[in-house]
Amino acid sequence: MNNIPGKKAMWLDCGIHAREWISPAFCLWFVHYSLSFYRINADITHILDSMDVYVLPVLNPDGYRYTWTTNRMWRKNRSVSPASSCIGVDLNRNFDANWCTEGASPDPCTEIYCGAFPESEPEAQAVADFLRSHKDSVQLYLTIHSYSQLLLFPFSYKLEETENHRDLVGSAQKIRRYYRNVYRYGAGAKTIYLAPGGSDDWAYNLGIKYSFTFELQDRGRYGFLLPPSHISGACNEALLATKIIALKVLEKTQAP
Ligand code: ING
Ligand code: ZN
Repeated sequence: MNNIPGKKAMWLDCGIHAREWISPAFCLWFVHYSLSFYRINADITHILDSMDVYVLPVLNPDGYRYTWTTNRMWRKNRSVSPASSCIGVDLNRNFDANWCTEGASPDPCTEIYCGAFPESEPEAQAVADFLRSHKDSVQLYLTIHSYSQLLLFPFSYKLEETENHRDLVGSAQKIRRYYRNVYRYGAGAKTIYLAPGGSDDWAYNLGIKYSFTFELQDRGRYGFLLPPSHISGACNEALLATKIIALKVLEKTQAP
């Protein structure tokens, strides 16, 4: 439902990294579920009645296409740089959050190339522009990656905790209670590695205090090459997590 003043919103993006195929699959899974179970499942009904839900199913379409045609393990986008014959920017290093410091690289030939300047890439700029112009309504930012089975939140660009760290930990723990599989959780930098320029940190600093990166299945057996038989399990798990976190955000941001 649109045009209700003061209505909340959530953002969901998938496919920022080309080879993480379970991610775009999840965005479609989520949309299909939303359209199929509105008025049937109480949770999704409440979410859709209370929030606008923005879904970007393939943030990195050029890279994604390239993984279908040429190189299944491509990660970055496909932009050409004038300074190098190497192609592609890591879109999850291109956001303006301690951009291109330790954990990213200024070398276009690496997998974690940060780009020529923050938001140099049209994909990152489009997302940042949209969120900047909707930051009064968007209360939840979710971005989907694979693999490792992790529930990550800011910060990834520094080792400090956010001011709402306990709250973010609580959300991750709540999700984990509903899961059969093991998912580790925590602030990105402390849980995996320092990584500046990521979209969740940037969204958090913009003011979206509930900001998460989900790393979906698996834990490394198949890695990026998750077999089709695992799609439903991985997506249903992430769907559950998305509903739990959206409901929590609605609860927390209710006017007193
Ligand atoms: N992992 C993420 C990456 O871009 C990450 C981890 C999360 C970094 C949040 C920065 C912010 O490296 C994968 N698998 O891409
Ligand atoms: Zn990724």
